[in-house]
Amino acid sequence: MKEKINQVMAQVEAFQSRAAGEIEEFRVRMLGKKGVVTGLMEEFRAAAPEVKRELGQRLNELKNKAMERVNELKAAAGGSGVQVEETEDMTRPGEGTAEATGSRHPISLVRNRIVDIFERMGYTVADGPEIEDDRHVFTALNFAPEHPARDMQDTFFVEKDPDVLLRTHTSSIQVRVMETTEPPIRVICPGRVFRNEAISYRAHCIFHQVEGLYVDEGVSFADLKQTLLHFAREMFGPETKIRLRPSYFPFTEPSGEVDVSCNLCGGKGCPVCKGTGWLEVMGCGMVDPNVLKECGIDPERYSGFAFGMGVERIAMLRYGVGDLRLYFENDVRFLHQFDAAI
Ligand code: 2U9
Repeated sequence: MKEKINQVMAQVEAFQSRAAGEIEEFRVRMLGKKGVVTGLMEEFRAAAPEVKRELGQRLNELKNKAMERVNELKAAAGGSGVQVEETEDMTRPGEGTAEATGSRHPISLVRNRIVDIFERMGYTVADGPEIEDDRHVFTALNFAPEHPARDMQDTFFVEKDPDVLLRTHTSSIQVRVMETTEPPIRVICPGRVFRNEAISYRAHCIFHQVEGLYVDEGVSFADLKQTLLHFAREMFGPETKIRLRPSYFPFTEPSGEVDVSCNLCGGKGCPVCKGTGWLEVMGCGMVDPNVLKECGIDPERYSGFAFGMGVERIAMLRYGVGDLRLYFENDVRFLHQFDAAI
C-alpha cells in the first residue's frame, strides 16, 4: 500500500494543467467520492495495526498534497480554487437594489409638514370616519336645513340614504372631538374629503384638508391671528406676512380668508399672485357659539377658534404644480420628482 501511495503522490506532483475543466476532473479523480485517494483511505482501514501509523501519516500527506495541487492550479488558471465555503464579499461595491424604492407622495409631504408645525404648538392629531352622518357634517356645524352645501350636487350620499354621506370637510372630526372632550381642546385634523365636483385641473371630487380647533376659556381673535402668523412663517419662510379678509362660514363668526405674502416676488406682484402680492391659503374664524352649544360646550364659559386649509392648494404653492389631477394619477414620472423633496 505504501508503494501505491508513493505512486499516486508522484502523479499528483507531476500533474500540470491550466484548464479549469481538467483540474476539476483531476480533483474528482483523486479526491471525489470514488477517487483514488478516497479509495486508499478505505483500504487503509483494513491495514495491519503495526503499519497504520506510518501509512496514516503518508496518506494524510497525499490527501493534503492533492488538495494543495488542485488549489494552486485553479488559482493559476484564474478560478478561485480555494476550498473554502463561499461567503459574501462585504467589500464589493453595491450594484443598486433590485426593487425600485418608493417615495412620499407630495400631498403626504405637505400634510406632514403642516401637522408637524401645529404639533410643535401643542396640538394633537385627531381622526374620524370618512363616511359620516348629516349631524356631524352639517347640522352640528350650523348649516341651515336648506343650505346648498347639503345638496346632491355637492355631497355624495351613500345608498340613497340622506343620513349616510361622504364628509365634505374634516370639520366633522372636530365635532366628534368636542362631543367627547372637555376643554381645553387643541386638535389638528388631517383627512380626505369628498365633493361632487367635475374633475378638472382646478377641481377634484376628492381632496385633502387639514383643519384645526382650539377651545378654552378666554381664546381670542388675537390668539387666532398669532397662531396663523406663526404657521405661515414656519411654512413659507420667516419673512412671510399675513392678512385677513372678512368672509362667511356657517360654523364661525366672525370668519376670515387668510392670505400670505407671495414669497416668489416678495409681495411686489408676479404672475403666481396675479400681481396682487398676496396668495390665499386658508379660511378661519371664531367658533360660532351655536356650534359650541350643539357639541355640548358652554359658550358662556368657553370660546374657540378654527381654521381650515386644502393640502393640494398648499402643495401647489410649495411645488408649483398647477394641475390638481396630477396629485391623483400616481404617475411615477410625476411622483419621482419628489424623491428628495421635504
Ligand atoms: C368646528 C368649528 C369650526 C373649520 C374652518 C375653514 C374656516 C375654511 C376651507 C379652506 C379651504 C375648506 O379646503 S377648503 O375648501 N376651510 O375656510 N374651515 S374655519 O372650522 C370649524 C371646524 C369645526 C367644530
